[in-house]
Amino acid sequence: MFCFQCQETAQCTGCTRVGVCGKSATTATLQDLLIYATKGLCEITTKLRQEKQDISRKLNQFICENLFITITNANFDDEIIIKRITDTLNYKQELLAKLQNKNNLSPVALWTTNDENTYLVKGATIGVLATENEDIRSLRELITYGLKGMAAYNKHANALGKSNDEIDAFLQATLAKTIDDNLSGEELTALALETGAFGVKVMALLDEANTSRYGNPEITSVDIGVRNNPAILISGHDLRDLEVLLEQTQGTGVDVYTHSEMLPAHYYPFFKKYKNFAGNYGNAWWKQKEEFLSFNGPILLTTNCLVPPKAEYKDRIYTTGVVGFAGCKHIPGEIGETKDFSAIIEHAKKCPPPTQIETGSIVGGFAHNQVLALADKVVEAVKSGAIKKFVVMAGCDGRQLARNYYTDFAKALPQDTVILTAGCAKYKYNKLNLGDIGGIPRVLDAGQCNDSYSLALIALKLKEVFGLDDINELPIAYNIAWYEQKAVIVLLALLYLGVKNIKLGPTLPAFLSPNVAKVLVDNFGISGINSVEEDIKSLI
Ligand code: FSO
Ligand code: SF4
Repeated sequence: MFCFQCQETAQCTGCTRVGVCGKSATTATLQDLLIYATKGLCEITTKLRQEKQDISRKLNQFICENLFITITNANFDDEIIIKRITDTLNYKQELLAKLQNKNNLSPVALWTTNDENTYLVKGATIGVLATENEDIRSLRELITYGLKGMAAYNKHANALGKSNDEIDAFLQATLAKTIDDNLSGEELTALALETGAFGVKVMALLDEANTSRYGNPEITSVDIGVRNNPAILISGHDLRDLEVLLEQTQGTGVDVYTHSEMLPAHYYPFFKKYKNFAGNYGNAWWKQKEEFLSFNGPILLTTNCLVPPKAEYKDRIYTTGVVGFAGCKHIPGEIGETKDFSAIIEHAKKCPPPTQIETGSIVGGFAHNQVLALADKVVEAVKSGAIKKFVVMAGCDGRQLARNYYTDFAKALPQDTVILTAGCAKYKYNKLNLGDIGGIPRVLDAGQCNDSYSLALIALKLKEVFGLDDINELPIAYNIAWYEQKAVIVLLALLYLGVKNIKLGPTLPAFLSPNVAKVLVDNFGISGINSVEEDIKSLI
């Protein structure tokens, strides 16, 4: 195996025997093959589009799910991945028969087999390292990971009935370009930036999907203590799953708590009507080993980030959507179907209430609509000098000790600065009680990682209000933490919007070759983090 798609990759170079995430070499190889087969499928769908043939919505969704399944910590279940490879090959055969011009198809598009026993042998020959030129490999992987993030956000929008043919067509055409040996480094670099443009589009689509169904996030205080009822913990990013779970738990005596990236659900007006929607339990994804244990009740994982579960609570883990782990119960349901959560609800009834690990509350809900409603106050605070600088600290949290940098950085920021956050990175400083500036909290949480889109909208609005030509003239610094591939699409989106001098940590991606990293440094001023003191000095 060779995998270097996430920030925690071994020695910051690549996982080669087993993933730091717990992914086995077999699972990694099968995931490589799933991506390979999906790239071939996308070459065919792209050619069909050129022939003006229709690609079904179901197939677009299938492709996104294939990508989403291979995101870090989403799916560890070999049986599921093998079935997806087989389904992908079947789709390819079906579509090849429809394709009129079969000239110039790549070996990837044409590859097929009827023998699942050969998947591992084939998979071992087509992984990341099969691209020998390290710069081309770097760019191909940068684009592929960005597309994985895009696919995840697209899937969430699809689950709420929103889709955009242009996004699906771009995603598939671009994925196919990552197997095109005729593309130069310059062309792939341009493609990476174009991927960022579509990153903005997909986040806008998801924002519209979320807000049109659930309302605009608003300032909300979320309880972090516990009640005395049996309960279900829901983690991941899928708001539609949360909605269905809340509906089905009404009148059952079972409470529902959010974990990690599901916290921002509390900010949406829609979910406030559910009396059993009790609060947020715990912290970012990587703390789940302790927090799932003390929660006592069953846990529903709707997306990544699942850590291979400990035996003590494995029987309480339920997966759904793209998530999978052998031996954990999976709740089925395609997009458009209403899932049946009765098994997890019945399970919860037999469990003791959660053990309290924290008390109090945290405040969030500062997505674009809410912040723009406060625009006068914010602009006034900037003009008067009460707020000197905003620092965007969006992204992901993770288990590496080096990430304590973000807590220290937040604590060391001068009192006249405000943190704008989104994603699970927030857990490094959202319980620090950093105070407020004239009623504006010093940590403004917009929501999930995809709500980084809100932060970009806020920046664009401020640029307009202050009559500036360039987003980089605003008093906003960017100190972003990344972990998995959704952060890659967020980063590419920020670059597309023209944001310069982003600090990216806790380490730069291993998949950036020295030359590709140099392009990002020279053109965008991207840099890694240093000590807190040095970074406060350079950013503030
Ligand atoms: Fe965190 Fe995990 Fe949202 Fe990621 S929960 S690390 S960028 O999946 O997706 O922020
Ligand atoms: Fe390693 Fe990350 Fe890949 Fe897991 S996802 S195998 S930790 S690089």
